[in-house]
Amino acid sequence: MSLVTTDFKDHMGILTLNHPEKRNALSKALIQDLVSGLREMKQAGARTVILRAPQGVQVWSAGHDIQELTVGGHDPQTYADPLRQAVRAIERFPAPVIAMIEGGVWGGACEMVMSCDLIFATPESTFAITPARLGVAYSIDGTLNFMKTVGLPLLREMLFTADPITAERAVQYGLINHILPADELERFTFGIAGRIARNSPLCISLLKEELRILAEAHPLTPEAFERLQNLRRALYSSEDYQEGLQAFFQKRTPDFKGR
Ligand code: LCV
Repeated sequence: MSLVTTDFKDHMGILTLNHPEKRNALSKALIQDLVSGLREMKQAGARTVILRAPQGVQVWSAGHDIQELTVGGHDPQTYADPLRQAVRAIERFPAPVIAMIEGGVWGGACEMVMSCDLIFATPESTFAITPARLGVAYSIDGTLNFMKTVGLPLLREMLFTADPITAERAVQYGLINHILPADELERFTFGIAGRIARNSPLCISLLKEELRILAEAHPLTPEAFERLQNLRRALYSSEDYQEGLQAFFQKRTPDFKGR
């Protein structure tokens, strides 16, 4: 059974995350279905795609599948990591992807949502960036993606505390576009999607790609990149990284020693 269901009507694609038992954790399998759903929507000629979870969920997505994070000195978040594949697929999709959010958005799912072009959420939705809770070396690309949307003061707070922020704060700081009551979210989202679908798809596709390329125009020196790689390697080879994962599996609070 697919972990992401697809639907297509009136030039609009709808992708629904559908693995409630694992709180829509972004496993390899789920991401594979998501990426192939996007491919299907592209072939169908979608002029916009709505990415959602089933109505009424408490957790939109619990983020990276923690069971699939690598241990033993390997970088857990490489270029080939499923989350990176999902982010690239959304960013390079030739039409706007709209995230429609109800419930908690955790860790990697928060980055995935931020890579969408527009984000509409209910007041009860929350957003958390969690590497510090797990002791994970967060991907460099992921950090840069957040810096494109979130100002540094809020980003530092989210990264250092790993606490969820409310939809109200998220809209106030420009992380998301609109907050709608749960019973209006769908109508509002489909209304905007319909308006986008009636505009020039070629023009919108060009604008999306232009924004992506311009937002990425920040060259990094090889020395700076290698320094970041060194720092990341130290973290994912640490006892604390093992402790963060063990604590999650054992359903307890981690006891980080700083080594
Ligand atoms: C695998 C899971 C997960 C999960 N993976 O339900 O950005 S980074 O660097 O942090 C990156 C590495 C990342 O994204 O990491 C993941 C960040 N996510 C989190 O820290 C959230 C972890 N999950 C939770 O705190 C809770 O599950 C929430 C609050 C989301 C939902 O709580 P709830 O009581 O509704 P359970 O905890 O009972 O979860 C139901 C099942 O889903 C699994 C979890 O282990 C449980 O499995 P079992 O039924 O086999 O016990 N699950 C939840 N999240 N990220 N598996």
